[in-house]
Amino acid sequence: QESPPLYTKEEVYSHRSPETGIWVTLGSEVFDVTEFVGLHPGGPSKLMLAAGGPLEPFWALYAVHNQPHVRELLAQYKIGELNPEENVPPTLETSDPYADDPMRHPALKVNSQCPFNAEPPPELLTENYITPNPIFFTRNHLPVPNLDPDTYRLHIVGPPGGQSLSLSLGDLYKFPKHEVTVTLQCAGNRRSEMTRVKEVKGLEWRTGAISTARWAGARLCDVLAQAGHQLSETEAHVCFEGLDSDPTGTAYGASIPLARAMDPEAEVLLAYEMNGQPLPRDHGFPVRVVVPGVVGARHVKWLGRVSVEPEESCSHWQRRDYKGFSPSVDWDTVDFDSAPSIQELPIQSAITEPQDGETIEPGEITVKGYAWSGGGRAVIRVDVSLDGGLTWHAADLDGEEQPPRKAWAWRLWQLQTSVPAGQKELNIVCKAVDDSYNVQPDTVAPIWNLRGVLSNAWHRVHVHITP
Ligand code: HEM
Ligand code: MTE
Ligand code: MO
Repeated sequence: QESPPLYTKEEVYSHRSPETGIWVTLGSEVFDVTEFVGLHPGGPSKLMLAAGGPLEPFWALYAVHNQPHVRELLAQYKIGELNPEENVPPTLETSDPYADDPMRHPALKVNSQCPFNAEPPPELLTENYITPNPIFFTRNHLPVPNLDPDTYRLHIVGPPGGQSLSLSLGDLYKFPKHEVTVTLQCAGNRRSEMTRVKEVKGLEWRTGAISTARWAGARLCDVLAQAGHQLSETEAHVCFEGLDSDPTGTAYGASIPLARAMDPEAEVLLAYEMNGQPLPRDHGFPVRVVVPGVVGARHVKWLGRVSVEPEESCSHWQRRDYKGFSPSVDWDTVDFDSAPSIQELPIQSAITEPQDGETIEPGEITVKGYAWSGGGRAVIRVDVSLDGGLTWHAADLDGEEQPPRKAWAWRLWQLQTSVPAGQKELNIVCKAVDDSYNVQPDTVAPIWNLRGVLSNAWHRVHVHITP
């Protein structure tokens, strides 16, 4: 019997377009699935996410593939094996502060490798109400610390009259365990649309700097109560410090108003679980802050220190970043002290399907997306237009109805409709309304700001229709 042809990972990776052919691997086996892409029951675009690489990370997200008939189907496309000699052991380059960062899911669209910043592609983002941990968007400012759960301590710095606490993970588990589903959004989500109006400083996030998880942990108010905290006139902020730091030893930090921290209904967590698992390293292992309804920047990961202070955190990210300004303010005139730090975020929505520039079939069409508002304000409606905003349809809202003032998680939505006959293109637009009747602005230019934050104009997608 002849031995199968051997291929390197690099050769497999060079086959990821219709022109070159589309190859994937499972275990050590190599498959040419070019002919199958158009037949895939889950759609061509999903299969293409795995083109040129391993199927395992994707099939881990979709258990539907754990069936004999799927394996048999795949077996028909086998063309060879991965070269076993190629497996060089990874070397840890110790001078690189990012060398110890964790492995990431290959579906993530990387905006910056070091520090790691990445978002899930739109076709995966709204597949599930709860975002699977491996594709939850990641926003790191610094290398990921590698913390030992056995020696980890969280320092709660006592107020005058109170006591300081040094809590182990075990100590934290002793507080009542509180669970809450919360959507986290970066202030820079959809920044790339602002860049198109005029250059801004920041990572080019598309629509994916937002994700939803079920978080569990101790409530911050319970922990502060144990520290014997008594409200005083001068203490107004709770400051958080991460255990990630730059070469000068400066740690990531942020703060929230004390009133939010102490309000049990605000459900601020010191979270140690994400979707039933210990926090992944990228998302703050072993403990992070979760502040429902508030901008991602305050959800401090790898939490090392909590203190109650008369002033906001002195961190760069509290005082010199994550603030909004008028479109006419530029880097020569900006006065960061003149604007408040972003806390609650405005109403937001985006289309995840179809995608901008796509060509679709005439007939029935499904438009999908997400909508969310800050501060616990519920999304009450999503309007979708196929003609650039002349006429509107109300989309169906999926996902959980949430208690008033505590709508911490997004709603996914969809609209099933038909494309008017003879139509050559569609200008699809979405806009959401929250329960304070806040709406999204129709264009980007009037909300443009030098840092490209708070980008929440109507989301627009242009698609072609096959004649
Ligand atoms: C469904 C095969 C890659 C996502 C299916 C089914 C088959 C299949 C046979 C139908 C299973 C059933 O209903 O019993 C394959 C093969 C792949 C591949 C051979 C690679 C060569 C992927 C990838 C993704 C994906 C990379 C995601 C990123 C899905 C989804 C469904 C599905 C979401 C469910 C569709 C539905 O019924 O709603 N796939 N798949 N597949 N696949 Fe794949
Ligand atoms: N916490 C620490 N310690 N370091 C960070 O870089 N980034 C913040 C916040 N918490 C950050 C952090 C920002 S700006 C965002 S948007 C969220 O974490 C992102 O959380 P995620 O990576 O779990 O999605
Ligand atoms: Mo962020």
